[in-house]
This record gives sequence, C-alpha cells and structure tokens, in this order.
Amino acid sequence: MKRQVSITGDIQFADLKVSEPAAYAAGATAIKKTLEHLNKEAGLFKSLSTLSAMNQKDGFDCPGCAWPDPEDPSKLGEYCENGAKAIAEETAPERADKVFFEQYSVEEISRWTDMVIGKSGRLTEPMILKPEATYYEPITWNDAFGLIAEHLHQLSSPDEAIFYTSGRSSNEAAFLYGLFARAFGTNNMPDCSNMCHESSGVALSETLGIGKGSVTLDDLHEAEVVMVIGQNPGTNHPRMLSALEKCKNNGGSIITINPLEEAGLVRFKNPQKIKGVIGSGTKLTDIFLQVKINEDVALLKLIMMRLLTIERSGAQVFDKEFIQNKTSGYQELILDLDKYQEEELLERCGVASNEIDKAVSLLASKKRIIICWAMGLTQHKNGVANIKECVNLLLLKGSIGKKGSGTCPVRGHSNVQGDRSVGIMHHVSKPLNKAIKKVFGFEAPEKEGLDTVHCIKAMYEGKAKVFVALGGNFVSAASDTNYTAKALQNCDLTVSIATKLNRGHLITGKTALILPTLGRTEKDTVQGKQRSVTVENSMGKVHQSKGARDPISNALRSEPSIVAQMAEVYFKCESSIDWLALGEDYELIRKKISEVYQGYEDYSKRSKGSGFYLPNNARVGDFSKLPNGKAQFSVNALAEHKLNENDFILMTIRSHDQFNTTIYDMNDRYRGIYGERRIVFMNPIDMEKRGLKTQQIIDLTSTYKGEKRKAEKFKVVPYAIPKGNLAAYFPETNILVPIDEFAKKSNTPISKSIIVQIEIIE
Ligand SMILES: Nc1nc2c(c(=O)[nH]1)N[C@H]1C(S)=C(S)[C@@H](COP(=O)(O)OP(=O)(O)OC[C@H]3O[C@@H](n4cnc5c(=O)[nH]c(N)nc54)[C@H](O)[C@@H]3O)O[C@H]1N2
Ligand SMILES: Nc1nc2c(c(=O)[nH]1)N[C@H]1C(S)=C(S)[C@@H](COP(=O)(O)OP(=O)(O)OC[C@H]3O[C@@H](n4cnc5c(=O)[nH]c(N)nc54)[C@H](O)[C@@H]3O)O[C@H]1N2
Ligand SMILES: [Mo]
Repeated sequence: MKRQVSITGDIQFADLKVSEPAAYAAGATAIKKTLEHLNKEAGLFKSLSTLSAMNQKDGFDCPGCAWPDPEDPSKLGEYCENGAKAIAEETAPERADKVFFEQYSVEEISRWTDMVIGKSGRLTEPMILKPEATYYEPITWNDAFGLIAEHLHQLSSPDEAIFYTSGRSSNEAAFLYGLFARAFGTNNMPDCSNMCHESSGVALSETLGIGKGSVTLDDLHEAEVVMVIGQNPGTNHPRMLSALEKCKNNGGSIITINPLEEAGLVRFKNPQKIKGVIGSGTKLTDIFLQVKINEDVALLKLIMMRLLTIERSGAQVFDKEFIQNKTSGYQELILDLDKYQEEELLERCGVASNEIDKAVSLLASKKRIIICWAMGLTQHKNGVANIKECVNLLLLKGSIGKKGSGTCPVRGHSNVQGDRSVGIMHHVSKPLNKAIKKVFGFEAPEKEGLDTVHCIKAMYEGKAKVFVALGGNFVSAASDTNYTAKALQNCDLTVSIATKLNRGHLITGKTALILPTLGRTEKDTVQGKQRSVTVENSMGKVHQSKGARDPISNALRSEPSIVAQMAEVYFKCESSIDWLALGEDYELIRKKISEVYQGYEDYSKRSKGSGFYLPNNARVGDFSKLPNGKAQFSVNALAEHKLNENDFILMTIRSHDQFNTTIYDMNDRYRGIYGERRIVFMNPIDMEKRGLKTQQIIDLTSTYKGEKRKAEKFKVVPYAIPKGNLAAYFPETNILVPIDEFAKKSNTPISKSIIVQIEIIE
C-alpha cells in the first residue's frame, strides 16, 4: 500500500483583498507588523528579549537572510521585520511532538497548506515513519543512527547516497557533514545554492577567480552608483535598505532593473530612526528600468553599446588603464557589441530609450559602481550569462578591486556562503582532497558528485536510495514537484535533520526519519558549558553565533553532534577520525577547518566580536590565478525563448510573508495583496486581451517536450508588470518547472522564466 500524500495540500481560496502597492518600505507599519507578528507567534515578551540578543556581539546570527551586520560594532543589534518573523517562527511555542504525530497521519497532514503544516510547531524528538506506515512514531537517537548506518552499509556504492544541505546550518556542522560524506565515499552533496546563487558562483569564478562577491558594507556606503538588478531587498534583505540609504545620503545614486517596481526600492523609511518613522523617508531608486523578464542581457548590452558610443566620441568613459593592465578579452567584447542593432535590443528589453540614456549618462560620469543582484538574474537558462554581462560592465568601468566598487551577489540563507566555504560542494576540489589527506589521513573521492537536479534524477531512476538532508524542505524547494516527490518516494530511506515540520517530512522514502535539532536562537549546552558556532555573511565575513534561549525540548541535539554521531555509528571504531570528540568540542572542528582551508588562522579568537573577513582576490584586484593573470571579459548570447502566441513568461517569486517554503502569513503587503497566495500578477492589457476579470480563477500550465504540467487555481490580479510577463509565488508554482530545464553551466532551475499558458476555468 502506498501512502496517499498530497503534494499541494487541499486548495481552498480565502478572502483575497487587493489594494494599491505600497509607496515605501518599512516605516511605522513595519514596526507595528513586527510587534503584531511576535505577539501572535511567540509571546511578545519572550520574543523581544530574544530579539535583543540578535546580531549582537555575543548573541546569535539572525536566521533570516545573509545580509551583513553594520561594520561599526557599537551599531550591532540591527534587525528587521522579516528577521523578527524568522525568530517568531523558530520560537513559537507549538510542538509537533509525539502526541501530535499520534493524532495526525502523514496523509492527513499533507492535505493542509504549507503554512498550516509549518505552524504545527517545532520538532521535539526523533521520529520514524516505517515502511507502509502512515503515522510517525518515536524512535531513540541510538536506534535512528543505527538504522541510518544499516542502510548506508547496504548500498552497493557510496554514490547511492545523497547528502543535501540547506543554508541555515553553521560552518561547524557543514564542515563535519562534508567530511562525513567524503569519508563515506561520495561527493553527492547537493545544496540549496544549486537552486539559488550557483549561476553567480560559476560566472564570478570564471571571470574574476572567486565565486563570491567582492564588496564590503563600507563599499556600498561609498559607491557613486549602485545598480540593483533582479532583487527585492525590501522583502528579502530589508537591512540592505539601510546601506542603500547611507549610500544616497553620501551622494550616491541607485539604478534599479526589475520587471516590477518593488516598493522597498522606491522609498525607505528607516524603522531604526525617528526620522524614518515619522518623516517621509529616503527616496532610493533614481532611475528605474522596467525590463521584461529575462531580457537583462539585451538591456546590459544596450547600456554598454551606448557607453561605447560615448567613448568613441572621444570622452573617456572606460577605464583604459585598468582594461589594459588587468583584463583580457576586451577586443572580443567590443566586436560582439558591434554586432547588435539598437532597435532589436530596445524591443527585446522593453525599456524606453530615454530611460536607458539616463542610466548611461550616470554610468559614464561615475567610477565607483557596484552591481547587486539576486534570483532575478540567476534562475534562468542563461543565468550565468546575465551575471557575466554585469561583470563586463564593471570591468569596462574599472569598477572591481577598488573602494566603493565591485560585485555584490546578495546571498539568501544566512549561512549558505559559509557552508560552501567549508566544503559543501558536489564538484571535486583537488586542493581540498589533498588537505583532507594531510589532516585526516583518508583519500576523499575523486569522482564528481551530483547537484540538486541530478540527484533528483538519480533518485527517480533508482540510482540513489538514501537521502539525508541537513535542513531545508527539498520536495517543495526543488523544481518539478511531482517528479521530485516520486524521486524521494523511490528511496529506501530519507532522513531530515530539521527544526520544524514541513512537506518534506510527509513525502518521503519507504522509511523516513526526522532528527530534531536546535535552532539558531537556542542555547547549545554540553556539560553545563554553552557552545557557539560560526557563520559567514554575504560579504565573506565570518563571525560567531551563540543561542540565547533554552531549547524547546531537552531531546534536541545540535547539528554538529547529530552529524558526528551519525558518522561514529556508521564507522563504528574503524575511522581515523575521532568523530565524537569533534561533535562535542567545536573548538576542535574550527582547528581542523583552519588546517584544511586558508584564511581561518586563529579562527575561534578572530570570529568573536564583529568577526573577520576571508581572503578575497577580487576585492584586492588580484587576478593572477586566472588565464593570462587577468580578469576575463566574456561574450554572451541573448536569452532564447521560443514563444507561441498564447505563451507567457512566468517568474516565481517570494511574498513578503514567507521565507522560501516557510509561510509566515498570507499577505504580500508591499504589493498590496492580502489574505491569499494563489494569485498571478498580470498586465491589465493582457487581461483585457483575454477577457479576464480581476480575481478570475485560472490554471497555469507549462508544456515542455510535449509534456504538460499544471498548477491549479490562481486568481488573476492586474499589476504593473510588462506585457507577456506573469508573476506568482513559489513553492506553489514549482510544479510547472520541468526537471530538465535549468541554467547552462550552473544547473539552476529556471524558476524565473518558465514558459506558461493560462487555462480559464471559471
Ligand atoms: N523574508 C525573506 N527573506 C529572504 C528569503 C525569503 O524567502 N523571505 N529568501 C532568502 C533566499 S534563500 C534568497 S536566495 C533571497 C532571494 O531574494 P530575491 O532574489 O530578492 O527574491 P525573489 O522573490 O526571488 O525576487 C527576485 C526579484 O527579481 C525580480 N526578477 C525576476 N525575474 C527577473 C528578470 O528576469 N530580470 C530582472 N532584472 N529581475 C527579475 C523579481 O521581480 C523580484 O523583484 O532572499 C533571502 N531572504
Ligand atoms: N520556484 C522557485 N523555487 C525556488 C526558488 C524560487 O525563487 N522559485 N528559490 C530557491 C532558493 S533561492 C532556495 S535557497 C531554495 C531553498 O530551499 P531549502 O533551503 O531546502 O528550503 P527552506 O524553505 O529554506 O527550508 C526550510 C526548512 O528548513 C528547516 N530549518 C530551518 N532552520 C533550520 C536550522 O537551523 N537547522 C536545520 N537543520 N533545519 C532548519 C525547517 O525544517 C524548515 O521547514 O528554494 C529554491 N526554490
Ligand atoms: Mo536562496
């Protein structure tokens, strides 16, 4: 008997209210909403005292996004509405415990919405779902580790196991987890980056020699121009707005490139300042270029072509000396730009010519330029090309490796960058394997591992049988939900190390384990001593994080302890590594990290206080490790979409009330949406053309290679989005993304440019 679980939950519409999009972000409403949310979820008093420990020198790192804390240590303690929601979600008193699991079967829970599932509460003890069973039951930690070991030993090759990581882990846990996977014998280490900034990593490594951004927070304050492309910081990185405000106050200008005019980038009322709460706030965006979805390459080429025209007229707009000394490929880039006709590019990007001119004249006259971007650039078939065009523009201006200039891929999960830095990676790294041999005495595998998309395919095809997840909600976050669900259900065992219940615990392998772990906010104590972990922010700074509240259950274990115990039971005593010692003493883990990787010298000491920066060659303008010792210009093609007459391009985005697959609430305040998530934003002219009324219910379909996928029931909302473009929220729309449609080179699913059709049902 197969478990009858739902991948969407029952679809029922609530009362949708639509109002005008907001004219600014944050302000007094943000404070009010924060307090309302904290009061509802976690009890105001408890949360306020928890909040006050967040992002403090001796407190915990915000479990929300990866935006850095202010450089000035006296200013630590910054937080935002959505950081507060992340805390409230983790500290809410509800418990998905033994009693809860006795009451509800996985079949029943799966019919609930993602929000209701998440609100069931914190996981409090290890649970097992046995083959054929429909109810989870308790299992001891020892039995759980024994079962994992048994399954891993039964595999005919280590490559039949998969070790997924989501970016909320710590450096210590991630390092140990990667070490265990390699000691076990596989590089199958997909991580959430594969669905996120992988395109940035690939593009930046190839062009600048480091897969991370080059700027610091101070650079942002000092930039003359900040371009924000494909990013919605008002919702997803609210503290970035303070940095943009500072840049504006210092005389900087902001160019925004986005299919939507996001409120957070229009105007910002800083909730941490009296003036921000009662005043009119700071205007952020000076020039808004409303690009069509996935036409950023066309727009960036146009900008560069116009800069080139000015350069050719005799004015010096390019940094010739920098280009000469520090870069390679300039001639090829110019030849490529000369191939394009203005009209074609204008038509493709859909931006008015005079608006582009404004951006061009600003860029022509300034030197200190920073480009910030996020998922609007990475999650397309040509995601890597998008980012390489940004690098081209910066290189032309000599805006890399100098104060107030550079690349700023704004990372998502609070430690997604750190996980990567300490070894979560499906590619083989020869230097890493060599260091592992030297420090730990074993040969790490030399066969390339599988990333997220290819792991799913391997599970689907029966080539992988055990799936272990350090955090995350794989089934809902990944593409092609039906396919991914089948892939996971094909596994013999799925294991989730998690804080909260999610759909991933319901759509499982034949046997499933939930291993409950401590959250960021909780004290991690062993033998009366509190331990701290470390994380790396979006700008490459590593610092300490220490919990502030008592854990919700005494049965919880820390992520490093769980990984260490899993390894110990698997290897029994036949390992050159003392896993238990590492799992107990994080100082030891940090010592090992500093022996394996460069840049972590004196790790524990330096991570205290405001932390330390990791080495960054692009930041200091050192391109010696690249071909010819130079930063690389690149030639990139325009996006390719073959659209039929009735096709739209759909981007799947975040509402203001969610963190990835965790749904805090049903509103998207800045876009004027209240009470419902199953909506699709559409241009009013497109609605009229199809005779659609506001709130009419439609299905969204996508057909790739003859295979039709359907996401049912969305209410149409008229919105200022380019014609032919649509926007809807994920994870509800992941059903539409075919498993085989992903970015070239980075394999990131095309979550921001899915070709879809609409079917009118009511
Ligand atoms: N509160 C909260 N914070 C978060 C998260 C969250 O879910 N909630 N998620 C975290 C994670 S993991 C990540 S990766 C980040 C994500 O942060 P973002 O990347 O800001 O998140 P998205 O909602 O995916 O928004 C993408 C933006 O890109 C625009 N866009 C879409 N397609 C295109 C395009 O083709 N061209 C251009 N120029 N723009 C486009 C959209 O209109 C939207 O404004 O946020 C992190 N922080
Ligand atoms: N269509 C579409 N799909 C997308 C995206 C998109 O824009 N569009 N964005 C993609 C992006 S950018 C990302 S990063 C992925 C996110 O993919 P994931 O990282 O896999 O998903 P999350 O929703 O962040 O995971 C939430 C779960 O993590 C667990 N968790 C929370 N905190 C902790 C902790 O401290 N420790 C442990 N062990 N577990 C914890 C909780 O159980 C929670 O339910 O989704 C991707 N999917
Ligand atoms: Mo992400």
